[in-house]
Amino acid sequence: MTQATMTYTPEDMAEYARQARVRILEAVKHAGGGHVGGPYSAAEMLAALYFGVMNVRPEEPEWPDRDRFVLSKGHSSIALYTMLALRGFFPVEELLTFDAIDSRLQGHPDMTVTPGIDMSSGSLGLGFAGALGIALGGRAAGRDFTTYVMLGDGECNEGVVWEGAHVAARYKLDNIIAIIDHNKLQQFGWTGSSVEERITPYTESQLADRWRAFGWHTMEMDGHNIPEILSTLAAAKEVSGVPVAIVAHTVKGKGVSYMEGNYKWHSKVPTDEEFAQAMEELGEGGAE
Ligand SMILES: Cc1ncc(C[n+]2csc(CCOP(=O)(O)OP(=O)(O)O)c2C)c(N)n1
Repeated sequence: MTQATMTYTPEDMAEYARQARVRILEAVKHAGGGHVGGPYSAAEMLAALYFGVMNVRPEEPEWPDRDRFVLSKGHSSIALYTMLALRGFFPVEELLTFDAIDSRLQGHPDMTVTPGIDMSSGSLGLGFAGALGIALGGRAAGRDFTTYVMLGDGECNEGVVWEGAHVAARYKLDNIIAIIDHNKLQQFGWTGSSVEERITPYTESQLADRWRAFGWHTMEMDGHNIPEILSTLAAAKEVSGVPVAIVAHTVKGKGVSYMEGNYKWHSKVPTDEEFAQAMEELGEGGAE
């Protein structure tokens, strides 16, 4: 089966998101480093993309007509690796090589070594620019694929994001769908205008308004609700003549009580006790 569409149910996708959270924490603990909060906020969206939306061939990762995915918030790489492994691009066991020297699964995605990675990323903002290039190139080549790109809300601090947003609207690039993982946290604190604000000026509504102001058709969704993710992405695909931005409302660290909404879990290795509790909360009975 080469098309993800219709093969998996929303319940299957929720289960893959759960399994992804387990594998992510195993890999980070094993590596002794890595990001957790951002990968966890993206889990359902990645499961919906890879098991319900994108037209990909795990056995032929370079298939020219595949839909493309760019994880512009490249520090969440372990979430993407996990979903690619679950989808069959490479063995699930390889996830435990995460961040090891000579591994194909480095801290930030490398398109030159890892099957299924369409764009290298990690320097915030640059993956988005690459995604725009892929979409422009696809249109110039007369190909019918869609490019999906996921950005962080903190990443939207980067000027290149807004230069790119302007260019995409200027070229009426309607074969790209940007998903902004709006978990309201970045590396050190809230992205909004609370007292804990560090950098970004966005309130909840300002982020969507800003994409709208740049000429993008803008939608919002609950980024943990799989039926809503599927219906929003389906509606996004129907839009023509303008690029689409979807602001996904999410929770950083979603799925583990002590991580949810706590920016300290942006990048952190769990202790044995924390790991056991997370596994239990994720339905794995506390065993490593
Ligand atoms: C250009 C650049 N500056 C700084 C960093 C370091 N950095 C990695 S993740 C991060 C915070 C990103 O926050 P957000 O985009 O909201 O991601 P999420 O909360 O989804 O993890 C920062 C500043 C980077 N990778 N690239």
